[in-house]
Amino acid sequence: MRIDSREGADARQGDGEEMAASERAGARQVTGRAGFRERCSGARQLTGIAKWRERGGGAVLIPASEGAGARPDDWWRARPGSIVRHMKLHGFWRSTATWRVRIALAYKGLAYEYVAVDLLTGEGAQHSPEHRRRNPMAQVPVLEIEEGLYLTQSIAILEFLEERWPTPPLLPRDPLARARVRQLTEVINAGIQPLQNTGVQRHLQSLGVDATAWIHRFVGKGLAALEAMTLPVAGRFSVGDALSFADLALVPQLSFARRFGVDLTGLPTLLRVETNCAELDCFKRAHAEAQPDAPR
Ligand SMILES: N[C@@H](CCC(=O)N[C@@H](CS)C(=O)NCC(=O)O)C(=O)O
Repeated sequence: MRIDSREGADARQGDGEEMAASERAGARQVTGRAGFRERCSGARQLTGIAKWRERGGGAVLIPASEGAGARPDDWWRARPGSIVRHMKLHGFWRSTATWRVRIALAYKGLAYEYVAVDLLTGEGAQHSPEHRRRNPMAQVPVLEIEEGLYLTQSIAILEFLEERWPTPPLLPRDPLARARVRQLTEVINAGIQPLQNTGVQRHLQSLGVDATAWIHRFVGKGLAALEAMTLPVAGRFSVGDALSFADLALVPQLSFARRFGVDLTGLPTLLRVETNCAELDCFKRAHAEAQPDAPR
């Protein structure tokens, strides 16, 4: 099977055996822009993770984005032994770390299969033996580069995508600007997100701690620091006028903060950058609400 990254091209070509195998595995194949539009418009009447599971779960092919420069095919041409010729992203619709990776994939024009991991129902599918084999941290995202070859940690995934498919870029060329991007990204990745994730919230609740108050304190404090650090370096985006990892981390983080009612009024720079990002197609495609496992 080959995924074609050309806009408007039929995103799926392949021999019947592979197709049958992926269908046996419960994969629902959506091809080209028509399929994407159909999912985004809600025309399929998806009602979230329950329906998703009812349908047998499985993977959805996300076609490459319009006008993007990267071509995923080269990787697999260099690896003739590979069985799967496109990447799979194991993730969850509103997971902020998954969301970062989705934006990068969309921006770079890389087609991939999206495999939903339901973090919320029961214990959460992230704790299943199957998922722990992919990621012993029992978290998403996991990028399956080829069958059984797993990469975890969203920032490591972004670095991999950037190095493997550098065009269009998500890091500036100037060393100091690159470091600034990584600095802002790590404020979120290391300084905010680990304090808010699902496992932490569940544990706080089990200890009788008010998880929402906890989130207000740590997310509020982190975002205030991020505003102060972004203000002197921001242009249209977090660092100057070029999109970067910092923006990919910021947008999902602000969405999380809003969901928990964190006060965002003192963050004009971050909100301005968020508005500028929202205009880009890659952010529209990667938005939590546009994902196949999101509630409709
Ligand atoms: N540093 C990791 C964080 C991953 C992470 O915390 N993922 C969350 C969703 S955003 C998760 O899987 N949570 C499940 C849990 O905590 O049980 C990354 O950037 O990939």
